[in-house]
Amino acid sequence: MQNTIALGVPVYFKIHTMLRIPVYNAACPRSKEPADLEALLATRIPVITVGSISLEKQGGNRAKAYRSDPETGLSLNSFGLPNRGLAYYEKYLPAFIEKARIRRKKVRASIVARHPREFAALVRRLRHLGVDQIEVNVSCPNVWDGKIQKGIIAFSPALLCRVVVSAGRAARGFPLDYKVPPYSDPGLLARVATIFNAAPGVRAVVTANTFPNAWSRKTGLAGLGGSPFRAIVLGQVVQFRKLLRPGIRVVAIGGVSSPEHVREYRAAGAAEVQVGTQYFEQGARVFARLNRY
Ligand code: RRO
Repeated sequence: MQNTIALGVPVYFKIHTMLRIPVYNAACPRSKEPADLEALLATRIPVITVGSISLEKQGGNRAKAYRSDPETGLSLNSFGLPNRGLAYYEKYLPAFIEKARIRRKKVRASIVARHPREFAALVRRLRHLGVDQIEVNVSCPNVWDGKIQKGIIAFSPALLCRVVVSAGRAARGFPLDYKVPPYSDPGLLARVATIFNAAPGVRAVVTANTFPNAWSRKTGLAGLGGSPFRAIVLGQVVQFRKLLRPGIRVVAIGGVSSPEHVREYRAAGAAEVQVGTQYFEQGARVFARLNRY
């Protein structure tokens, strides 16, 4: 540490790697039901994610939605956005937010939609409910219209721009987070970073949603996450941290199953870490272990 200061090399970086950063649940089917959310109130996580929430209730793809491999830590999902819809959460959230406040926790709503105007409506209505943070999910890989699979919003810079502008206007200064897919093209990642850098109200970029269209017999085409995904997300974190303006935080999600993984993400530049697969599989108790980093 002394050498670091004496040499004048990134003292900020050294301090950053010593600080505790928030670790909390990712949006997933276990972040939507009251029983699961109440269980999170009893943990020590500082933020509780609720969602992803869409305008209308969605049944999802119950029959064959999830597969995991305990040996490799791989997960595949084709959940299909199951959630109770915004009207339900408008009734449920005010009391839940009160309970979270008493426990000094923030409530974070994750929202998912197809069109810029739908994102704007979700932002407007959730902001009025008093949530602390809003995560705009522009990266769901499992959207189908009958047999036609829909594209992923944040792979299209033009469409992403429209969502950022619409959601940003509806937010009226309330800072927004954006959850993006993994980018294998560094040029596209850089364009996406430029879009966020130019938008005034972006608090954080959440990287990454699951890798689209992996496949297993059980799930069909499905988003891939879990341990094998971690090295890819570390690369995304490093690239986004380099390209985003300093005021935008990088939130990492992908394959966290031990405190060491939190430290790795923090060293790569993440300011927060979310837990998806391990939380989905083990529930709230996973955080007792993961918070020892
Ligand atoms: O519900 C899902 O199928 C789903 C969503 Br909304 C998402 O953002 N990411 C994912 O892997 N699955």
